[in-house]
Amino acid sequence: MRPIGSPAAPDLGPYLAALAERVERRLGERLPPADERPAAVHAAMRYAATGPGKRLRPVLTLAVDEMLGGGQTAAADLAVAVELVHAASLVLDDLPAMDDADRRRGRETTHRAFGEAVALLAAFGLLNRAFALVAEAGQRLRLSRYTPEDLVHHLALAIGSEGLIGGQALDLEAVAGPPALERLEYIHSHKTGALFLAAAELGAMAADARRRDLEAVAAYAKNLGLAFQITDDLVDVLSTPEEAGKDTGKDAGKVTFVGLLGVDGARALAAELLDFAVAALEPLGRRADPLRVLARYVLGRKR
Ligand code: GRG
Repeated sequence: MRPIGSPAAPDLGPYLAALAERVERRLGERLPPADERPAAVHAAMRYAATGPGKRLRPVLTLAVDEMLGGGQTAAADLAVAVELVHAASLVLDDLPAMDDADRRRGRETTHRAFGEAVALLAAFGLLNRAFALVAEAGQRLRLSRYTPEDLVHHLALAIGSEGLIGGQALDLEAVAGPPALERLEYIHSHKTGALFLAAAELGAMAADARRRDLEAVAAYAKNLGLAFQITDDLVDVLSTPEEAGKDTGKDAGKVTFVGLLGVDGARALAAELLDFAVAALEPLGRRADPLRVLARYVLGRKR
């Protein structure tokens, strides 16, 4: 049960909200108990992963899985794994060496609450737990087109130095001269887009998707992920910390889509990308409606 006034629980409509609830329950079950040794690390892992986030990436995994006729229980563990990777990335991103943030999800960042050393160990604990879950789920899923190794390999590539880590690395680099849109797109399609893409593709793989369905879902998720980051830049300048549930104004001095295109230009680009995302769903017909709802939510979000 979420505390009243929690910054999470986005307005996703009843179907996606039910998927978010499923993720929530499974998250709690798939993490080590907070009092099991090493208790500080396990408590920090739970704090980071079960805090009131929106759960959009694991919801995407489950929505894609169900849309393509999956529905095996192990798919929920893939969704949890995606959320654990996301939580680990937030812990690391908030550290003093990176964004140096004090607040996340309406409360203290993990290193503020537990100290930097424990926060680092918790992030690595979450990442390793995620890979263990993907490997276990891969063995339980009955699939003909994908092996457990395919799932693990897929996630590893998505979040490595040519994916999530690559985007973050370039984001941290100071570059002289005028910012280039191409560079910004690289940063965000990797730093944020890669995990949205992996979330959707893991959902499709859990449903044993045919190649053309996987490709449609991937095209949707790539555009959704980049649009999500643009709306994150908008949240940083337009929302209060209370609305956002985290520090805002953190992008001042950084190259962002809002800095480059202005608020209206960034919003127009996000809308255009979301149109592309929705267009990619055309071959999937009405069963892709939940993904259309998710795209609409991203455009209007305040946090
Ligand atoms: C964990 C492999 C690994 C690498 C870490 C630090 C780092 C490398 C990457 C940072 C990636 C990052 C934090 C990108 C920002 C993505 C983003 C827009 C986060 C906010 O997502 P929301 O709004 O957050 O979905 P909630 O709290 O709702 O889950």
